[in-house]
Amino acid sequence: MMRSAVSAALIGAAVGAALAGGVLLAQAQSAKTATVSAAVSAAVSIDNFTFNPPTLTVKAGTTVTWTNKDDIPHGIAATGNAFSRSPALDTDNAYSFTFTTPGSYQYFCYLHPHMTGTIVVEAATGSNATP
Ligand SMILES: [Cu+2]
Repeated sequence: MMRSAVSAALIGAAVGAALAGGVLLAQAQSAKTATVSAAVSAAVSIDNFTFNPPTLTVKAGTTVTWTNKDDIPHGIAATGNAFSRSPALDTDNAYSFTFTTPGSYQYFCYLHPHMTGTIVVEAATGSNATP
C-alpha cells in the first residue's frame, strides 16, 4: 500500500519533469528560429539620388532589397560585377540580391554613376571557421 503510493508519486514527478522539459525545448527552438529569420533581410532605399544607408553591414545569407523612392529611374550595378545588376528601377520598384559570400561589395547607379554605396557581408553568426 505504502510502496504503490510512493511509486505513483515518483511516476507523477517523472511525467511532470518530462512535460516541463518538452516546453523548454519548444521555447528554445522557436527562439532560435526567430533569430535566424530576423537576420535574413535588409533594405536600402534610393532617395534624392542617394543610397540610404550608404554602407549596409549584413550577415552572410542576407537578402538585400533596394527600393527606388525617387521619381526618376535608377539601376544597381556592382563594381567589377561582383553581383548581378538590376534592371532599371522605376518609382517604387525594388531589386533584391542575396549575399552568401563575406566581403565588401561596392556598387553604383549605372544611370548616375556618382551614386555609390557599399554592402559589407560578414560571416554568419555561429561560424568560427578560420580561413
Ligand atoms: Cu540613379
